[in-house]
Amino acid sequence: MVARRRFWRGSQHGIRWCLTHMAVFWPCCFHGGAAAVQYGEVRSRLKYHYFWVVGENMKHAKRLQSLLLGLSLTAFGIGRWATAAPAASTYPGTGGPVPFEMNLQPPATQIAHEIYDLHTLMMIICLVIFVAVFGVMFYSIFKHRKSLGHKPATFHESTTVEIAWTVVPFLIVIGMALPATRTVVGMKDTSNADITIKATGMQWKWGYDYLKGEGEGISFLSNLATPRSQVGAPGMPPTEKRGENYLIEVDNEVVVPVNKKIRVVLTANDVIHAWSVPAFGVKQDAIPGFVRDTWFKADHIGTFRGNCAELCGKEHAFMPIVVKVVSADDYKAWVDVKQKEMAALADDPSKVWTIDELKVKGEKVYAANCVVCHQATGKGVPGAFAPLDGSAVVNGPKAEQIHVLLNGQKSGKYPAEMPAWKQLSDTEIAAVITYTRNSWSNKAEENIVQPAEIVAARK
Ligand code: HEC
Ligand SMILES: [Cu+2]
Repeated sequence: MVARRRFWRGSQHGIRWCLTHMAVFWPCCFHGGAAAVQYGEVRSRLKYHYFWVVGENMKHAKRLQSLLLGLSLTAFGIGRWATAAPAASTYPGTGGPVPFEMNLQPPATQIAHEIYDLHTLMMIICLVIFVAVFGVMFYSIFKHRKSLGHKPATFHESTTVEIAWTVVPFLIVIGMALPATRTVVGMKDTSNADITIKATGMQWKWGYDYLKGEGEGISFLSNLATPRSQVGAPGMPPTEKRGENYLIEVDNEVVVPVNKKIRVVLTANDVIHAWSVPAFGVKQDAIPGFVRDTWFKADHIGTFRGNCAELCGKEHAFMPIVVKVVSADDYKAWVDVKQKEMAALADDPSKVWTIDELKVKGEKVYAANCVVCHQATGKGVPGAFAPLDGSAVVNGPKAEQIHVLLNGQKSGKYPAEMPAWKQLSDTEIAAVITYTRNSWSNKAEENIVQPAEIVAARK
């Protein structure tokens, strides 16, 4: 009876211990604090991705490493985390995940830096509390064990202890929330962006539209570039060796200039997706019918990789995000090329043009594509490139010239051949043909070709 009561008292004592320890410890279990929660989420969501890329064992290695990182930082002096590391001149990472990476990806933006430092700070706080609580606990258990003759204390309420275990965790939480709040507020501040890009999540690709700033009007789709032969299927091993950027490579990358604030406006077409690039510390859900935004300002030139981070269906692992950060000049050049591509695509092939409109446009197309061989005079180069001035093809039925432009020509009369021009738009081909039929001494009977005829001839 006495023994049982003593046991009961003892275990009550133990429960107290547990409660105390939990009260102090629980806020630290949420070691992310308010801000790092976001980043912690990035990591946990990326687990799915790691499953494909690196394998499940990653998780454990990562945890262990975080612990070791905390330990070593504590050993080196806690003061270090307080000062955010200055941005390195060269980016120390690959811009994406690497096998057996033990920590968060090296940060490439100010926000990512702050998240990184917060994460480290929270880990250290956790570790200190962990060591202190368990230290006192095990010390007490061993030093005051029953076999040494110790009896459990019999006090019931203790106001001092109750106040202490309320106030201390509260102060710890406040201490963590303060720095975290600053970062969260910074994350949400999408004002004064240099460039605004809309990203649309779709099953299972991303669409990008440059809405504002340099590059306005550019839009494209970004698809997974990894071939299916590297992926395999359930019960079917891949037939090709997996590449370095397996499942984190795309055909059309988002290109942005370095050191410019990029606002990303997000929405989705079908289900919820999430746009996440860990090195930027960016992750935002893309929700159908809603518009959300986030931002980043990359400190480094390089290619940064992320994933859709919201389970969005069977190909969720197959819609990566690749952001290429380039210099201002390279960005300008890219915008130039893209805008030309866009302009070519913008031509409506069903539009009916006047002969003069076609001639004006055709002259430009001729100058850009044909002059090198056929010369501005249309006389070509004797023995090398056929003359168009006076050519039977150019002055004859138009169907034949359309055929030459779409398929090329190799008669054997010239050492070189006429390349096919089917990569030009329908309007460009129609215009250049019309131009050649009405230029120099040419006065073709069929003197005008409309884009719709090229559309028909392509089939
Ligand atoms: C790389 C040099 C080159 C370029 C660039 C080139 N051509 Fe040609 N083109 C040729 C050669 C060579 C021939 C003669 C091929 C043959 O008959 O074997 C030819 C033939 C032609 C012919 C048929 C002429 C005839 O009488 O047989 C037409 C029409 C023509 N080119 C139009 C164009 C147009 C329009 C462009 C610009 C969009 C263009 N070519 C660009 C090399 C070129
Ligand atoms: Cu998705």
